[in-house]
Amino acid sequence: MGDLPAVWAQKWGDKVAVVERDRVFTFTDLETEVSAVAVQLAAFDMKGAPHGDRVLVQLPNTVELIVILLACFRLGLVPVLALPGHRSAELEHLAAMTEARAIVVPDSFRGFDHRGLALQLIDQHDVLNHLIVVNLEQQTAAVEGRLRFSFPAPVDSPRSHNEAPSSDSVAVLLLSGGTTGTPKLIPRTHDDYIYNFRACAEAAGFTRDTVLLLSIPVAHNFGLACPGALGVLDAGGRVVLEPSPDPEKAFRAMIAENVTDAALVPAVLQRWMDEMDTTGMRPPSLRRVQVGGARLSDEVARRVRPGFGLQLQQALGMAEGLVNYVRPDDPDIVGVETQGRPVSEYDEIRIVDRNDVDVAHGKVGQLLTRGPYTIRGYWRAPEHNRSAFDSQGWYRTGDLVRWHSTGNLTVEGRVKDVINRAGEKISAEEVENYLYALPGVLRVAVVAIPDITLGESIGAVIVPVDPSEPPTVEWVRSRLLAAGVAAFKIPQHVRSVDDLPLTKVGKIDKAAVRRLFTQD
Ligand code: J2J
Repeated sequence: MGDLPAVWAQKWGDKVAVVERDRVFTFTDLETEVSAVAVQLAAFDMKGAPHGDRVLVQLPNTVELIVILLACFRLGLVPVLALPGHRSAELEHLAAMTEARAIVVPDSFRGFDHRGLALQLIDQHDVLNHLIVVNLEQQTAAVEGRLRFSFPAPVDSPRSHNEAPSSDSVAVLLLSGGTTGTPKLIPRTHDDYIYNFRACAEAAGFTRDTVLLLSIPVAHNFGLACPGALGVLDAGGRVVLEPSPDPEKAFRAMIAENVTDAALVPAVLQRWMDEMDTTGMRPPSLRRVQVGGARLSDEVARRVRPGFGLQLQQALGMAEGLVNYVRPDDPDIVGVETQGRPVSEYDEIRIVDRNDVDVAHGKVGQLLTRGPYTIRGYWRAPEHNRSAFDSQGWYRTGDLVRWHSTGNLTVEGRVKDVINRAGEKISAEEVENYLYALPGVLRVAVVAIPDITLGESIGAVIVPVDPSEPPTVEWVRSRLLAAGVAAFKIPQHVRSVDDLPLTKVGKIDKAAVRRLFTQD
């Protein structure tokens, strides 16, 4: 993947590659910047290929994010993709687990002092030594070249990274939206990831004329490689980065840049459709929206095509691998009722019941998958891997699906214990662990609650130690924020009860917990 910017520059040269507000980079610029940043990175005492050191990257959608990733790929350093919303709880875990040597953050973003937190992490973790800051706020700080990086002076003698990473080595560690108490990491290799974004770009019909607006995070698999930023660049097209999903801002960016395609989560599509309905206008160049990450309701899906001449392309993907896409030439009804079919002819799919027995065709069951770009294990998680994969290497997705009569897949639900909040996956167990650490909390259960705007929101039922002091939403919020938990993982609904409802075998009855919220 590290060679790609040079290949692209040769093929596409002065064609525009990336636009971020008023900053425009051609493919030649991109290669120049990647080379320059790779030289800077190579000056630190970090190991590149074949077993690269980890670099914790926490950046919003910026040119710098794309450049630092490509520079890491070139040297065989392995970026670990954190989200801008993550705070000390998540970053400490990631730093410890990956033994990252460097961290890349904005100085500050949306009012949060990322540099301050990064310095704290460096203090706490012996192997974490290098801080690279992207100056988003302090425009006057030292800015090298056209990018807003501040690299520290190298402390050790410069090292050279002559060896290029092998194609089967780990290129990037993605965060899983899994079910465990602590997030797991997904190792994607250079060759599997290239295969992934090329197969997705083909399925999505990307060409050199594609101008893709990314309002989803580039730090997510969907925004990065399905087809995302890497897929559109590789096709010779253009990426437009717009950090705000706000319809007004996004529409302005789309009109200014003649955007043809946009990648979105259902919650944002709904806002865009509302805006189009009320204003009666639509960015004229926009011809296709790729929507995935959470189940799009058939009702919203139906609104897309007829009124606006827009094509809807649903995607069911996962950072672990398998991506399904509705194809551009699929009939309308397939675009509305299904979430697509695998992008590779080598993807294998099984739909099974509770006992791992294949269900009858058309019946609902859990989706198991295996294929050329689907992982066979999480990073350094042998115990969890024993349950997440079966003995033949099939990945248990936790998604309930069925074959649609047209040969595509339709998502019917899930068996995994996660909350899907506007496409962001949150493990119920992880939030429960944060709550258990608070004083006065005896027992707790966290569930997904249907939400009109987010799809799902987070509900927590707490048994307090002292029933005369029931915890409130505000108390939980301030305590969890103080504990350094990302704001998007904080419950919006809190109930206190004397006891948690249990099933016959003595487990917490999550369905009954959910009913405590949905009854009223
Ligand atoms: C219902 N659930 C969906 C959909 C994902 C493309 C698109 C999305 C992701 C992604 C991705 C869904 N309807 N259309 O990586 O390349 C839920 C499923 C799935 C989980 C994976 C891509 N599309 N989901 O969302 O790793 O439950 O990847 O297992 O974040 O999102 O989440 P994630």
